[in-house]
Amino acid sequence: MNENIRIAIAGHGNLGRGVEAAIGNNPDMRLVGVYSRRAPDQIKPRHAETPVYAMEQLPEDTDKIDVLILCGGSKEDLPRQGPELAALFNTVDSFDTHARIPEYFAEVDPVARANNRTALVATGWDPGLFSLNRALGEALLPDGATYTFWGDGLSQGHSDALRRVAGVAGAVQYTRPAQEAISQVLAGERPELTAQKMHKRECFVVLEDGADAEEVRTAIVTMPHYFDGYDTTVNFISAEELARDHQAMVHGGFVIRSGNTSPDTTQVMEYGLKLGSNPEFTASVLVACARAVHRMNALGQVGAKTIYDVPLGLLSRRSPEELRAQLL
Ligand code: API
Repeated sequence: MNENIRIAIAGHGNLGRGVEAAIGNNPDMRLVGVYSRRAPDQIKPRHAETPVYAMEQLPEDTDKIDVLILCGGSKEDLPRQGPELAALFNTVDSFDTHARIPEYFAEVDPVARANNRTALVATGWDPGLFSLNRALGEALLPDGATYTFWGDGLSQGHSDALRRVAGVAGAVQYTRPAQEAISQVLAGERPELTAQKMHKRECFVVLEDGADAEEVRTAIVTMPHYFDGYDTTVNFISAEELARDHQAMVHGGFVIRSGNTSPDTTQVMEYGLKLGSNPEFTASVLVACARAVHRMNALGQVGAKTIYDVPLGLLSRRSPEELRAQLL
């Protein structure tokens, strides 16, 4: 296909840097700019020739960008940026506070629709690829149960949430799945489990000078949507330990559907990811989704969308003919 899709990045943290890497693997795309809240001269793009701009420049550049990939955090950045920027651009984001996706969608949808923009919200691997597999498992095996296990790994969303707690100077969060539960489910059993029972949350936190450790701990373990209801441990460490021991951003997990097609026949569907870099993989999903968004917008499919609204073939660089001949 002869497309050359012009992509820009809003926010240059781990995810934004991952998007830069992902675009390099997709010859039908071109990175036309990195936009940041930090002063442009403080941003070091992966390729020195990539233009860097202040976020305030975005409204001037609507004609230069086909799809803007929003790389901010779900806790504070996206709820504000998502609706604002969907008025100006086709967007893709990885809003990942599951319980808040419906309200976020409702904020973005009318704005995108009124401006003939397509805004794909809450994509990545979870929400995203795992969401697809939960829906697929349930559709194919209606008599069954679905289990999502995350980890062992470093959750970007939970780490970002920790860093927003008053008194926290730096932090990471590891998600630890209950291994016995994984074996049980893979063996075709259907235990009653909740996400809170299936995972432990382990936090490593650097306090700001003068911060009260007990106050910080309480603010963390009671945080709704992130830690409330989980078995959460909070370890206080030094900035040096954080920099030395906690840089590997591995993650992954499984979506397992265990079901019966007849009373004596059990079927198990398993989808798994082992990720060497959580943000780089999420970024790869966002970039493939940007291709689909560009095409959906050209087809007049405007408004907020989720991964459930994206025809799978639109993610691929291949034409429908090639897909039928080579991958079907
Ligand atoms: C966890 C998952 C990880 C989802 C992946 C992604 C992230 O508890 O580890 O924030 O890293 N919710 N949304």
